Amino acid sequence: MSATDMETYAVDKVLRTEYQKSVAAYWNAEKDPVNIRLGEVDGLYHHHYGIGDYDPAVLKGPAATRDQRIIEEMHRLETAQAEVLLDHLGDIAPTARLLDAGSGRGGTSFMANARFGCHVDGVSISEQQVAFANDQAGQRGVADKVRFHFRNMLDTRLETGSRRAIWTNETTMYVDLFDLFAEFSRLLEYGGRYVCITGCSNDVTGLRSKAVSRIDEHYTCNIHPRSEYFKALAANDLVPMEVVDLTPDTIPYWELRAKSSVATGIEDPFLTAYKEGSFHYLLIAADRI
Ligand code: GPP
Ligand code: MG
Repeated sequence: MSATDMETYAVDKVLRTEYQKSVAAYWNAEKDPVNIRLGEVDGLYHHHYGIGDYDPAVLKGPAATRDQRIIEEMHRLETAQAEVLLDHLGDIAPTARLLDAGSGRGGTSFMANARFGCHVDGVSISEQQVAFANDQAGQRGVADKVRFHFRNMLDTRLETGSRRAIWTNETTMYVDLFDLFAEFSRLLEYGGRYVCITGCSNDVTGLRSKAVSRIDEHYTCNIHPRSEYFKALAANDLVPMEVVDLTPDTIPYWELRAKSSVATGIEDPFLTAYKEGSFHYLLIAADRI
C-alpha cells in the first residue's frame, strides 16, 4: 500500500466494532474546557491527569485572575505527569522511532520530540484528534518528525521491530491488554521499552467498586484490574523493570480540579476510588525481550 492509501484506509478497517465506533464518536465530539483551556496555556494539549503538589497560592490572591491561575497550575501538573512518563523511556537517540498509542491531541508526542529530537508516530481512532494533532505539528514546525495517523493501536500497520519505545498515556482502558501488548511486542525492537501510565482497579479489594464503575461509565471505558497488566505483559515478552504507584502524587491534582471552574463531575469518583484504595494510578516500564 502507498503512504496515501495507508492514510485513507477504510474507516471500517480502523473502527472494527460498535464499541470502537462509540469511543471514536466520543473523542471526535470532545471539546471540553478542562482540556482545551489547559492546552491554550502553552499549546500542549493533554488527555491525561496531573501529578505533584499544587501551589496553594493559586487559590488565594486576586479573584479576577483566580480561575486562570488554577487552569495554569492544573496544566503544569499534567505536563509534569508526561515528563515522568518520558523519564522512563531510557536513552532515546534522535534517529529513534517511537509510538504514542492513543495519541489524543498530541501533547506527550510533542514533548518527546522536543526532549529527544526523535521521530514520533501517534495513532488514534479519532479522526478529529488526528487532524488537530497534525495541525499542531505543522504549527510547531515538527511535521517532518511527528506524525499522527488514523489507525487502531491494536493493528497499527507500522513496521515490525521498528520502535525503540512505545507508550500509552491513559489509553489502555479502551482495549484488550493481551491484543494490545501482542501488537507492541511485534513493534518493539529487542531491548525496546514500553511505558504505561494507567488507572487500574485493585485486585486486593475485590471486584470493581462503585466509584470505578462511575469512571468507566463517564468515559465509556473498561478499567482493568492491576493483575491483568502483568499477565498480559508476561504473555508478550514484556518484562517489567519499574512499577511506580503514582496514586499519592495524583490526589492533589484531583483536589485542585474539584475546586476549578472546569470540573466535569468525575472528580468525586476519582478521589473516592483513590482514597478508598479500590483504584491505583500506576506507571509500568517494561523491556521487550
Ligand atoms: C482522559 O483524559 C483519560 C481517559 C479517558 C482515560 C481514563 C483514565 C483513567 C485513569 C481511568 P482527558 O484529559 O481527556 O479527560 P478529562 O476530559 O476528564 O480531563
Ligand atoms: Mg483532561
